[in-house]
Formats: sequence, C-alpha cells, structure tokens
Amino acid sequence: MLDFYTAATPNGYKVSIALEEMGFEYQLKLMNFSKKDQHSPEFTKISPNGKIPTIVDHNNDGFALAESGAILIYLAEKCGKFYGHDDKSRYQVLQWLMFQMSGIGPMMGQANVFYRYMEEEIPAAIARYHNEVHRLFGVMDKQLEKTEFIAGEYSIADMATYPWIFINEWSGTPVDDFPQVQRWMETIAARPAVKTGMNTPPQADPSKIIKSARKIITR
Ligand SMILES: N[C@@H](CCC(=O)N[C@@H](CS)C(=O)NCC(=O)O)C(=O)O
Repeated sequence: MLDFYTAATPNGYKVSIALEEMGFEYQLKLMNFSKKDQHSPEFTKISPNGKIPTIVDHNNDGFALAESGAILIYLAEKCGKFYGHDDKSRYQVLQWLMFQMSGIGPMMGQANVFYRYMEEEIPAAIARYHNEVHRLFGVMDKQLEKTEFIAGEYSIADMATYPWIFINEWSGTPVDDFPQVQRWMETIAARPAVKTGMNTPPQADPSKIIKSARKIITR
C-alpha cells in the first residue's frame, strides 16, 4: 500500500495516472493548500520542498519520495513497465521526462502565474512564457511526427506531460498549431487509467480558479 499526497493539479495528476496505469494500491491523502497543509512540519518531513505529489511506500519500509519525476521513475522501476525496454529506450524516456520536468512544466507554470494569477498585468512576462511554451509545443509536435508516443512507446514521459498539455487553453497557450500534439492528446485521453487518473482527485471547477480572463496577447 502507498500513501499518495496530492491535490487537483497537473503535477499531482501525473502520479494519479501512473498509479492507475500500473495498478498499485494506494490511499489518497488530499492536501488543502488554502490551509497550508503542504507547509506543516509533518509534511515537510516527507516532502522537503513542501510540495505535492509525494508518496510513502509502506511496502518498502515507509520510504517517502517527493518530486513527480522521481516518483514516476520509482513507480515504473517497481512495476517494470512504462520505462522503455532496453538501455537506449530508457534514456529516451528519461530525455522526454526531463524535457517535461525542466521545460513544459516550469514554463507553463510561469505562464499561469503571469497570465492567470498575478494582479498586475505584465505583458512582457506573459509574452515571454507564452512564446516559450509555444516553442516547446513545436518541439513536441516535431517529435510526435516520428513516434506515436513522446518517447516511442507509451511511457512515464507521456504520463508526466499529458496533465500539463491538458490545461493548454487555460494557460493561454492553445495547441491549435500542433496537429500531432492534438492527435497524441486524443490517444492519451482515451486510456481508461488516464480517465480515472485525471479525476483523482476530481478536477477543480475552472471558473473558480480563474482569477484573470486575459486575452492571449502574444503572436
Ligand atoms: N517539481 C515539483 C513541483 C511540484 C509542485 O509545484 N507542486 C505544486 C502543485 S502543482 C504544489 O505543491 N504547490 C504548493 C505550494 O507551492 O505551496 C514536482 O514536479 O513534483
């Protein structure tokens, strides 16, 4: 049994999808950000940076692990699936997982901050992150012209990337220019484990989390 500390956010959904795809038994530990659960001393003992997702594996001496990329690798190694079939394909999965962790995730995260959350509108900052996300989507689209899934076979790289691309419109970075990304999204969305994962926990009502309805101002 695993404890899974999470909330209705893209980084959390990566691990929900993985747990569902891999068939692990887990207990959901829902975190309340407005009550600052993530900063409590009990939580920062298992998640040093005070962030979800975080897991505790009771089948491995209560081993605690934070950082979605590390959790996905841990789970994939534990179940022996979704992590390539040989050394080269495993490094390809890692390449695209790192691309998500260092590119798509942080850039879309910053786009959300400047486009949705910040009271002050700073057009240069919005443009900077929207343009960078658009560029990264272009990189993904080019890769998906060659392969069905991001790293060839369906893998933890897809599980890491999908929940972020899922919010493309909300982030102000629609995927309209990227037919391969759209095709890939449809394929991923149709997987039963993804449907369950993207609803664990249920998604927040976007009308309640939109603080700013700015128009797309770039390009
Ligand atoms: N690099 C981390 C980022 C995790 C992250 O930013 N989690 C957010 C939710 S998506 C969080 O816990 N936010 C709470 C806070 O910052 O106080 C990962 O991939 O796990």
